[in-house]
Order: sequence, then structure tokens, then C-alpha cells
Amino acid sequence: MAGVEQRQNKSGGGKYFFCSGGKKKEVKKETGLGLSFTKDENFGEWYSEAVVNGEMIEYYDISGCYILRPWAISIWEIMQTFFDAEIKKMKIKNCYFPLFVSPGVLQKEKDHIEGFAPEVAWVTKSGESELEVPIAIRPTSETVMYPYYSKWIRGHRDLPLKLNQWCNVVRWEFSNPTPFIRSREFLWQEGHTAFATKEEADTEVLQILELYRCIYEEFLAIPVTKGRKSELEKFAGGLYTTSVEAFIPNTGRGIQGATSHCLGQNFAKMFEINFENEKGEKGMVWQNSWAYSTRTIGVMVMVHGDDKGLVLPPKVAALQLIVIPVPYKDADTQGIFDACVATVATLSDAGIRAEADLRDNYSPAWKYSNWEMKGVPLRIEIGPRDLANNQVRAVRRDNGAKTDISRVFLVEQVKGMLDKIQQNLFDVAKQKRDACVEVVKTWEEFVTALGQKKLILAPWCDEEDVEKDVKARTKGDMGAAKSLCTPFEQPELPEGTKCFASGKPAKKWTYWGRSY
Ligand code: 86X
Repeated sequence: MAGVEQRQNKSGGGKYFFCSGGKKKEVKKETGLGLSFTKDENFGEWYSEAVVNGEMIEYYDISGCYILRPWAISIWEIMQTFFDAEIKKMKIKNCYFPLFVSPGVLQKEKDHIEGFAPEVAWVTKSGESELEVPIAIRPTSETVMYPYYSKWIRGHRDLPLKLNQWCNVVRWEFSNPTPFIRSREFLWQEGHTAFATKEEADTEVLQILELYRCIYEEFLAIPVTKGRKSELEKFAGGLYTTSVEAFIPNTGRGIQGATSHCLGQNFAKMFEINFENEKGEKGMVWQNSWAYSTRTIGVMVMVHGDDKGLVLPPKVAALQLIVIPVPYKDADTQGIFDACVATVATLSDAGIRAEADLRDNYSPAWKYSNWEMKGVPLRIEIGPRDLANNQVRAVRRDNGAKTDISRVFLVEQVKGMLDKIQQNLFDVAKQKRDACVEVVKTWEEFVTALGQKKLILAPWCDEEDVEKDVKARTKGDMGAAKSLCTPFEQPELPEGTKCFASGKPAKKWTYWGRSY
């Protein structure tokens, strides 16, 4: 108790913290009630406040680095548990390569590193003494891992080699850092696989992409588009890049959700990853690499969050349900508390992640808004009337709907509601995204749609110079437009359709827009 009081005194007296700009700012008194920015009026500030007040993130004293609190990590772990089990079914094995990279190894694949060099962070000292050779911190692990692939792969019996690692990476970005979305250190999984044939590699690229779709659509309730990146936007070191693309309606920006690359034989050439086939002939391996990161959590907050704070889809919420006692002065307080504890026990036994908030130093109203800010999908209130009627009151976070549930049917009703919330979050997000899609045929329509923050679907000639031209012609303080992906699901492209940007014959429908 003394600890709690002290903490409240401190914050009331003006504690310092680090705000989004990295500058020190004096805190208003911590009332714990709601957010001070709305999602529509100031999206950037709303987002920072949602992730901090929702207790996912704490700002740190190094720009672009954030503390991931248990509320965020628990979401990461749920996705990790799913993905890790799925890749194990595919016979992919986990491993761990070192964080540090020697300069020689880092620069082995020059074309690959060239454009990225400014983002590489280096360790130059130990204590006061300069290191003889500075050491880089991995921005990705191709150059770290592939020398060992070369060593470990000799014959066709060593193939396929399929490894994954769960780790952190560091990219010293300079454009505006945003928690989860663009941070200088982030968590990801990186998969690196090698096959004897291109066909096997091609198949895996799509299997992994399907798992990424599943994470977004089934877990995070976010609609994504599967597709292929343009030559300009693909990973330059690879053969082709596929991705799942999401969209943030509030900012009108596309965001790459995860990528699955076929690297072809480029890295095999560079790192001499060769093998001998059954006939004793020499061959080079075909490789893939693929990753998703903690960015997933940021996309979830941006898509589902509202003016009250976070909105967590039940499938990824650490806590799916919070039970709050609502005692009145003359009521049977002990009876209400007992009903709360019993409700949690019943739900927990049924596999529902539930807890009761029995703290006596906060009012029910304060607790409601606090758990709303944290995005718990379902709230159960138990008051004297509920106790008398052997019922509870359930309140949905996604739409505020209130339902009285008989305690006799508690488990089945709650399960049904959690499923409905999960589905509704996806449906609403899809409806909002679809409302932003604009099909354009001409440059004029394209420019207008871009100004209206649309997700643009346009017929394109698929020429690199034309995409460069689109970028150049749309440059401005909002950032240039670029291709997001060519969706695998292509609408019909009538004969004679022209490219929206060049007027040449169009080859495919491609999504365009500004992006993160
Ligand atoms: C590209 C490619 C690839 C494995 C993935 O997208 C999936 C997982 N890697 C990553 N990329 C870089 O290669 C890169 C390299 C350096 Cl040196 C850097 F500083 C930043 C980078 N960013 C992205």
C-alpha cells in the first residue's frame, strides 16, 4: 500500500518521462481516464498515447528504441506459439546465430549491403579501448548465416536445409521512429532455407506467405492482400519478393505486413553454396528467406484502436475478459466478490483467459475505462441485481454492446461472444479498407485518389522506369507514392487497357499508394 501511495504522489508532483519526440515533457496528473487525443484529429499523437497508456510501450531515452511491456510481449508470444508450431510441421528447425558481424562477413555481398550501409550500427570500443576491428550489429542475417550453409551443405542428402531464428535486429533508421512500426531495434523471426530445386523453393515461399496471412487475418483480424513486389520494391538481393500488405485508413498509407522472398541462386553464387546431386553433378542451391516482426502489433493498434485506447482481438489478447465487481454501499459486497472469483474460475477452467479486478482503491468507473484503454475484448460486471438474478452483465469492447448472461450458460455464451468480437473486428476493418480502395485508369484519377488517401488499384505496364517516374511525379512532404504489390488475385484486365502512368499497354493490376 505504501508503495502505491508513493507512486501516486510522485506522478502528481510532476514526474518526467520521455515523450514521442524524445524530449522531456512534464506529465499531466495521471488520472488513468482515457486519452487526450482522438484517432481522427491527431492520429500520430493518438497512436503514441494508445500504446503508452495501454501499457504496451514505455518510451526510452534512446530515440527509436522502446520498452516492450508484458502487455505487448504476450501478444507477440501468442503469434510466436502459432507460427513456431506451423514451421515445425514444415520441418523447419530453430537455431541461433550471433548478434555480432565482422566487417568482412557483413560486406561479402556488396550489392546487397550497399544501399543499407548507413543503417548499420557498429561497436567500436570495449571499455575505453578502441576495438582493433569494429564489429557490426546484425541488421538481418544473410551474411552471418550463409558462410555456414556453404560449409554444411555438401551433397543432395544435406538438402533441404531449413532454419529459422527468433531474434532482435538493429537498423539505425533516420526517418521518424514509431513504436512497433519503425523502431531501431525490433524482434522478428527470420527463416533461411536452401533447396535443390527452384520448384521446392517456390512452393515454400507461398506456404510461408499463407502463414503470414493467417497471422494477420485469423489472429490480428486485419485484412491483407497477398501479392508480388515490383522490381523496384523487391529485396534487391533476391529473385522475387512476395508480401502481405495491410492498409491504415486513417493515414491512407499501405504497410508491408511481412515478406517471403525467393532468393534464387544469387546468394548461393556469392557464398558458394554448392551441392552434388544423385548423378554426381555439381549444382547451386535455391534459397528463400522470410520474416515477420513486432511491426504486426503496431498495425493491429492502428487498425483496431479507438478513442478509448487499444482494442485487442480475442485471439491475441493476454486477457480476454475482465470481471469487475460493482458493489453498492448497502449491498452484499462479499457475495459480489465471491461471484467474481467464481466466474473467473469457471471461465479459466474452460480455457478462457479471464481475471477479476478486485482492487479496492479504484472505482468501477475507473476500472472500466482503464481496461478499455488496455483493449480487453470483454468486460463482465457483477452488481447486486446480477447477484440476485444469478446473472452477469457482459460489455463488448469493440461495439459497447451490453448483454445479461445467466450464469448457467456462462461459458458457452462468453465463447460465442469472443468469436463474434473476433469476426466483427475483421469485418469492420475489411469494410473500412475496402471503402478506401479506388480503381483508377488515368493519371488524373490517380492523383485525385492519392490526395483522398486512397488505396489505389491501377492497370500498369510493369516497367521500372515508369514506377521511378510515378515516385518522382508524386514527391512532396507527404512522401512519394509507390507500388505496394501486384495482387495474386487479379481482376480481369480487358484487352487494350492502358497503363495509368505511361499510356503503354497494361500488363497487370497493381496496388499503389503512400506507405510506411
Ligand atoms: C533486407 C531481407 C530479408 C531475411 C528479409 O526481408 C527476410 C528475412 N532478410 C532484408 N534488408 C537488408 O538486407 C538489410 C541489410 C542491411 Cl546491411 C541493413 F542495414 C538493413 C537491411 N534492411 C533490409
